[in-house]
Amino acid sequence: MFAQTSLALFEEPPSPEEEILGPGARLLRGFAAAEDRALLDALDAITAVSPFRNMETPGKSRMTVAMTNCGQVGWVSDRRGYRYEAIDPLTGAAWPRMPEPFLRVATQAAARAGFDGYVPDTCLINRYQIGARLTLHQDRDERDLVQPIVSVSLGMPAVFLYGGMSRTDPPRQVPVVHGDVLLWGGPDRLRYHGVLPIKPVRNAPLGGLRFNLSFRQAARAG
Ligand code: MD3
Ligand code: FE
Repeated sequence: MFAQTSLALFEEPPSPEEEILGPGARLLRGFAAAEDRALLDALDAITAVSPFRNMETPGKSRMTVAMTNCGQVGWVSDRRGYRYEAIDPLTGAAWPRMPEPFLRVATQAAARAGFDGYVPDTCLINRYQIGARLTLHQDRDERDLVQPIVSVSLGMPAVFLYGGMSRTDPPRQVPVVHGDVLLWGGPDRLRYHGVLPIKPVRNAPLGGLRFNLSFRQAARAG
């Protein structure tokens, strides 16, 4: 199935902005840059309803990255573990709907990378302050583990850790900036990955914050 969709990769010649990280992993540099205003406005509307919060982990520590979600379900973590839930535990109400600009950017990026017919049902939204980080982990709480995760970076630059299938495989460091889109699907879907602590820079964008939108197909298999 992936082999079939990936044929589209070779139909359009790769542009210099596109980097192949693995058989199912792509970096589309600047792909979302022209849509940044629409994405950030939609983000404000989401967080007015379901605000960013620093979730607890089963290990009882609090994540340095603040999170919220939109879509049919949302990723939550607490002392009981990680899972997707249809109700935001903070508000007791459904998560905000997936806004049109989010869906548009995610599906266009997926199509560009050869994943046609991609319809994410949730977007996990991460907010990083200076020093915030994500340690190496796998994303395996989703129902569908073949469809890609599409990740849109906004604001502060960051260094992605692109690891292997085992936690101890040394990760490759991939710098990402405002507007970059990363995709991971097919055979690369279960790689270990993370984000190094955000470093201060001169002329920091978005007041020194980094946002990451990660689109997933979590509620149902594709
Ligand atoms: C590589 N967030 O929230 S998704 C996360 O920048 C998370 O905040 C990243 O990892 C961030 O879980 C962006 C990056 C990602 C997702 C899935 C992957 C990278 C991946 C699967 C395989 C390999
Ligand atoms: Fe992840």
